[in-house]
Amino acid sequence: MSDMNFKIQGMTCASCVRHVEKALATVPGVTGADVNLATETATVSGDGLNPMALIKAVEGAGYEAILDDGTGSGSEAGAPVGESRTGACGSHCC
Ligand SMILES: [Cu+2]
Repeated sequence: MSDMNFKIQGMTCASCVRHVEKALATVPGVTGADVNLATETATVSGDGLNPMALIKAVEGAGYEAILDDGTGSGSEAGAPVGESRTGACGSHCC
């Protein structure tokens, strides 16, 4: 059992979070998906997880996922948290 972390792009509200969580949960081997809107991250737990399948699932839901393997490259330091985007979801959501 292991966790996998992703950066998720394109989420703008709580419904987006649900969509991403749902999409991740449909991937074989996934036992849990924890998506955080404020930090735009997702933690997926499960067995024999395939990162490409997870990314595909998120993309299929209309969002973008980037594998965060924890190497801490930190290229996105200072990413805005929350306030920059409120409401106004894309047509895929609210
Ligand atoms: Cu939304």
